Amino acid sequence: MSLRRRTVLKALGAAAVGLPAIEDERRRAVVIGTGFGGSVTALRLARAGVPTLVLERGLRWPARPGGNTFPRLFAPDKRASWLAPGPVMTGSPLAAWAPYTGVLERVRGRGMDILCGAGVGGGSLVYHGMTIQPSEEAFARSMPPGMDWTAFDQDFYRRVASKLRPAPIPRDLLGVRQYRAAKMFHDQVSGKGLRPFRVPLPMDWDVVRRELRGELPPSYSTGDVIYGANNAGKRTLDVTYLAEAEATGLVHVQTLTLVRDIERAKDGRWVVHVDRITTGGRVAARKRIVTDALFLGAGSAGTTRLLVKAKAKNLIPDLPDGVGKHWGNNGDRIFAWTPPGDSPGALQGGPACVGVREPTLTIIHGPVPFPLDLGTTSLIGFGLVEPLGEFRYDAGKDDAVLYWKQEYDARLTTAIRDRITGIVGGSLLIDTTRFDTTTYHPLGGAVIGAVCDRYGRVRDQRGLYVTDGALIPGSTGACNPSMTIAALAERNMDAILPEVI
Ligand code: FAE
Repeated sequence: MSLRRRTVLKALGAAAVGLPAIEDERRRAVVIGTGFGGSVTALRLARAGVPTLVLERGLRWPARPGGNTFPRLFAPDKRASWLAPGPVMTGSPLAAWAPYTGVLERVRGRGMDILCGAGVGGGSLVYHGMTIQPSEEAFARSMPPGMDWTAFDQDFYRRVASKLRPAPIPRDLLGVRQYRAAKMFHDQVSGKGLRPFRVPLPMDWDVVRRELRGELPPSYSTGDVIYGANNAGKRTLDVTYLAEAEATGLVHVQTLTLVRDIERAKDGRWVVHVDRITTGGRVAARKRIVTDALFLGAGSAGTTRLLVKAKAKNLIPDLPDGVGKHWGNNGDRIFAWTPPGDSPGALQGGPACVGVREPTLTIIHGPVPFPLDLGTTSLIGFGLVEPLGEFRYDAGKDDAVLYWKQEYDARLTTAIRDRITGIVGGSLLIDTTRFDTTTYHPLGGAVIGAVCDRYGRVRDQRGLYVTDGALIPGSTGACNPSMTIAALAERNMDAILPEVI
């Protein structure tokens, strides 16, 4: 590929006001973000022979057995947070540090905050790894019109599964002390005559066995995975899709590259305005990258913010009115569960590995890695939520801010609570999301139908594509979203590739 580099600007003018000079660069295809959508897209472009630049704001986090790649929940350090002066995860002890390009971002909104991954691999770095395909009914009720369930079921979900190779916890591990909390929920469900299921996780369970034998320091077996899981063993995107894409030699992932704005040039090409940043967040260089094909994979919050800004500042004229709208929290709700009598114990083994499913509701046990035995664990419910949230531009911040009201999912919360009570009746249940209104599962903001066509092409904007959770209006079928986001990206790239090659 011919890479035309011209260092222009205004070098003099920029130097005069103390800003780094802006460089211009020309690329055939650019993907923003290395999460599920971005990674699938990068691999598909590579396989089609398209040289691709992938822009990622965060760092690489290479995990290895016995390594200390990620910080611990109860001993957090600067690696825990994306450019924040302390922990952003509720439950972490108070601490302070100089901001660093850590693994977890808290996007503060009005009425709801979003937690999302930052780094090569996106959300897969910090996720538990629950890799779940929704039921046909929940899929039909939550996904945009025009999605062919049979094709997802027979083809797209299978493609994702073939890469991530999800596997449930081996039955014998459910019998060990560390997995007592999961086993308690399992037995509670069975005791009600329901069928518990073991959650598919992209895990090498031998790593857990090695932890249990004392050959590796504990990470999974104490449920301490929320800032990333040490010891490797989780098939994150950096070691699956992205590793394969980079091995072709056609995909280059550029880290510490924060996209500030996207713009349509007069000739119809796409201009990506980026800051090359230091690990402390200082802008070291500015660049404009010009491309014919721009794929937005910065996640629901990242992609939506870029599009809302572009619309508000008229950087991209004629963006659809639906930009920023139809956002939801995947209908998830976290309850603290304190069973009467028996205690689930301290340092509960993970990742989350046992649940129960109904056509439009999933409940999964979430291990709590507290070092003390508080007699408590957690249950996460997923239902179908109305996508009533919206990102709006705030000129003062030059950013888009999420607006959400508790009443949007109040009825669903009651339904989830009632169902959990039906299963664990007599226990103390506390709706923790009510006090800590956050979601790990942002979805929507540039959805199919309102902003994009059926395959993620932004309407009337040739060469601009959305490829991540922003495409999906609020829910991925009453279960965790990563599997569906990746499957949708696989499907969309089938349609888009012929016009990019
Ligand atoms: P995502 O994976 O968030 O990737 C976006 C990427 O874009 C990231 O790498 C960002 O660093 C990068 N980025 C963002 N803004 C910019 C910018 N301006 N410039 C350059 N780069 C940028 O998007 N889901 C499950 O299915 N199962 C689970 O067990 C699960 N557990 C979770 C646990 C936690 C603590 C969290 C936070 C999330 C969890 N999720 C889980 C949600 C899952 O991570 C999420 O749905 C997907 O990662 C979303 O995929 P996207 O491709 O949309």
